[in-house]
Amino acid sequence: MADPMESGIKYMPKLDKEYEESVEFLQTADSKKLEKGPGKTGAVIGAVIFAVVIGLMTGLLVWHFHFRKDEYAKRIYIGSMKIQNQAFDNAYESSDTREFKALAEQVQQELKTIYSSNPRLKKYYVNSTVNAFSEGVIAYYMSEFKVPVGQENSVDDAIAVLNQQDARGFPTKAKSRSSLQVTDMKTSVIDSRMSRTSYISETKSRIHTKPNEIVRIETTGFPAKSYKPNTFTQWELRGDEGSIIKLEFDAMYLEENCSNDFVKIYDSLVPIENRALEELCEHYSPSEPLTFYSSGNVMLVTMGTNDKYNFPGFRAHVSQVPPETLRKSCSTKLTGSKGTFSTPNFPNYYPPNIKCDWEIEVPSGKVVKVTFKKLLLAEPGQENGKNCDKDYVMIDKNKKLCGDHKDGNIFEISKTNKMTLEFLSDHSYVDRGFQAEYEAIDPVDPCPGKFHCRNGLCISQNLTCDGWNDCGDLSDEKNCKCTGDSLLTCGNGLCKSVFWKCDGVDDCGDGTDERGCGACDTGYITCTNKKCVSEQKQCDGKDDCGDNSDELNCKKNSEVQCTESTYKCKNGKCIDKKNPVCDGSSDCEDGSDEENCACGRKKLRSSTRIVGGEDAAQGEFPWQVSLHFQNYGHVCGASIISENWLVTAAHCVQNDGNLRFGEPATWEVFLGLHDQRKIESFVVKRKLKRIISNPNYNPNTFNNDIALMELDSPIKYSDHIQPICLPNADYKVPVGETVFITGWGATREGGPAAKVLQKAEVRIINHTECNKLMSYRLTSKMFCAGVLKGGVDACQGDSGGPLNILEGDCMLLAGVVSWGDGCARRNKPGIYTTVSEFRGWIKENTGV
Ligand SMILES: *[C@@H]1O[C@H](CO)[C@@H](O)[C@H](O)[C@H]1NC(C)=O
Ligand SMILES: *[C@@H]1O[C@H](CO)[C@@H](O)[C@H](O)[C@H]1NC(C)=O
Ligand SMILES: *[C@@H]1O[C@H](CO)[C@@H](O)[C@H](O)[C@H]1NC(C)=O
Ligand SMILES: *[C@@H]1O[C@H](CO)[C@@H](O)[C@H](O)[C@H]1NC(C)=O
Ligand SMILES: [Ca+2]
Ligand SMILES: [Ca+2]
Ligand SMILES: [Ca+2]
Repeated sequence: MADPMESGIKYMPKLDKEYEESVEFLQTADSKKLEKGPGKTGAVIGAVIFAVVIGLMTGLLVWHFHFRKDEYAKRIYIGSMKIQNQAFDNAYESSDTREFKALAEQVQQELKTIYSSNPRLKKYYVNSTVNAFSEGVIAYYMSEFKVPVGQENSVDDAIAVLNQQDARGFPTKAKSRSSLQVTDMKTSVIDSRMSRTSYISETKSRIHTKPNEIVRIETTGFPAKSYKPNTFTQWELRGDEGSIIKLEFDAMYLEENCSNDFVKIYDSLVPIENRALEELCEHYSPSEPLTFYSSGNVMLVTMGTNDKYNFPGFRAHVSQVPPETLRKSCSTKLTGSKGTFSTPNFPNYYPPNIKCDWEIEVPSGKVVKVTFKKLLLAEPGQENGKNCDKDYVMIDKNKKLCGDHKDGNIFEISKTNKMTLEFLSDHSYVDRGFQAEYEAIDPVDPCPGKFHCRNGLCISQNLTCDGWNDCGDLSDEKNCKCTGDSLLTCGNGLCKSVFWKCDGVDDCGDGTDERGCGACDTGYITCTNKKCVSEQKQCDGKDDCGDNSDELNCKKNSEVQCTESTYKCKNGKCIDKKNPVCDGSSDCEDGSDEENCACGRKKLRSSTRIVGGEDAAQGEFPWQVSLHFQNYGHVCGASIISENWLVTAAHCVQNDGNLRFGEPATWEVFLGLHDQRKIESFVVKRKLKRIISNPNYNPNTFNNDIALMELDSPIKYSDHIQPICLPNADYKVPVGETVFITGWGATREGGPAAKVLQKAEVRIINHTECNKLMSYRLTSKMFCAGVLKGGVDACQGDSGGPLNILEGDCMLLAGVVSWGDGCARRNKPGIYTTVSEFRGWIKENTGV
């Protein structure tokens, strides 16, 4: 079966011409005004102005008397309330029944009475419609008000006051007349995108799932056709009494901008803001966890679209499940000296309105340490992780945690051998939750055999005084004697890896690693404070020097005389900027520097919030290729540069005795691959037609370590397969820049490889300094980069794979993993082939 997502490109819409026309109209009006000067025409103008003024005044008066009332705006509020003295009747599920209508009438009466208790609300109230009832009995309604423009907020406030009164019910004088006992009233103004006047179709489907039944909901025509413009659709989902609703998305492909097209999910039957669970738009990877649960037996999915940019839409599966499914792991007693626990449904969304308690008890004499591997408890109102009032986890009834933490370094230690954790989610907005590990530790020696960081972390002893901040609070790097060639001593007593000497980044914190670096190399400017900063960073709007001297005297890329070092735009004019091509800012007058930039961009939204550690997200590096040799499996990496061509390292394709690495037929290449164990439907396998190893490749020195591979047939780009951009011939690899290398960690020599594509953050090392480190074995066609953090033994690079540099909005293939340690180990620099040195050669051989 073809993957529906693969054909995504064809949904790319074109902007229409409408707006250009209106702009032109304004321009002509303007220019006419300018042409007219004082003179003979003055009298004529005077008459015209007089006529216009009269006309305007008349218009104003007419408007004042006839249209003044239009200054009222319709304001729709959506709400729910609990009716205590009524039992649910199945007839209430359909709005056509007599029972429904009778109860609805009562609710409308009740609402009228409630609103009448406030003079402002009474004045502007129009009427209410009851949309639905659910078990409880809960009534869902919509109330319309006609509010003078400018008064909206005061009406919202009056409504909010009603929400506060709910707990005690509404002991209004109407109580005797009305037979309803109402509590839990929640009303709020409708999401303005749902009351757009541009909707040409508004539809609602009602679905009541049966036990063990899975119902599919999807946008019309999914996935073959894109969704319709200007529509508002609602799916009312119900389960039997006592059940909860499970909603599982397996495809979500909307336009990027949620203000235009959106899907919003509610823990209610009507779109009440304080029951909203999540809003979705954009394009999600199929592996993204997107399963939601309701708190009761109802849920609402809404979708609104506007006139432009229509995409395939979504598909989801709805079922009802017993609430116990989720509570199994919630609220348990945990014993023993080690274990794990997590929020319900992790790594998918936890349900709203749930409370879990974990009581941990470890052997007496020990204390409990809980480490949160990931903690994702963010929602509108508590994004910063500080005001944890909505969804949070509370430790020992006194410390609350919330917000986004995916680094796995959050932990808590108890004073006794017991710890309690309470997880609470409120009525609205849900997130992925957390996964935690607990262990029994010795309170006297919490880190047996290890170094105890000031912040409580335990790290290996030999990670102290090694120049790397392993604790996170630098406590492993304090009071050190820096020994060995690989460390430099900072003026403030810290030790730092010699990698970071003279790279323009102040690693010591007191600038000592950047002292004595002399004049800056070509391609670099000397800041007033003597730092060297890449020329490319000059006038880029960011203070890279630290004293802003790189941002002084900046002319906007003005036209200059064309020379060898300038860039020539399509219109023949030249600009003075090093790498203007595809850097996201339009430098040429005619914008030609940003044309054909369909490279170096990922297509899938990848929530790196969820992907942990050094794993790449699916679709994050869609140009990464896995090269499989005969029956050896993955041995080298490569990068896609066009529909037909890949770039890899020359040393990957040299024959080695019986192993014919240089033969195209011995290779199989996998494009779009993420996990070596899973060949998913979007993965494309190809054979090779040709391998062109750089003729100057020297196997002894690894100089010119670059090769090209031609595919046996062109590939079609998709969300998972995209080309990376190539740097210009004059591109200078920016020393001190933080970039990514990617791969499955295999070397040609074999060795353990990762299953899921890995990424590592590395920083470009000063060429002169690296050359010293590498006993002067570097040539001008190589450069070095060292890992910034990450696993001590992790191997995240691949021979032949890309060194990815973000330039503007696009990733650039600045280097090819060559030798040294492609595995990106600390204290071992990796050596990369400088791709810009081979730009001409690539063009000659591939036309790219
Ligand atoms: C509420 O008022 C509007 C406008 O006056 C009207 O169109 C609508 O039918 C009324 N709805 C009900 C339920 O009375
Ligand atoms: C999204 O669309 C709205 C209006 O349609 C616009 O005002 C807004 O700037 C857009 N946002 C982005 C990030 O493009
Ligand atoms: C730390 O020491 C242990 C044991 O001495 C050794 O196995 C390990 O490789 C060392 N790690 C590093 C980063 O040097
Ligand atoms: C690299 O280091 C040398 C000193 O070893 C220094 O002269 C040079 O300016 C540095 N280059 C950059 C780009 O910082
Ligand atoms: Ca919440
Ligand atoms: Ca350290
Ligand atoms: Ca430095």
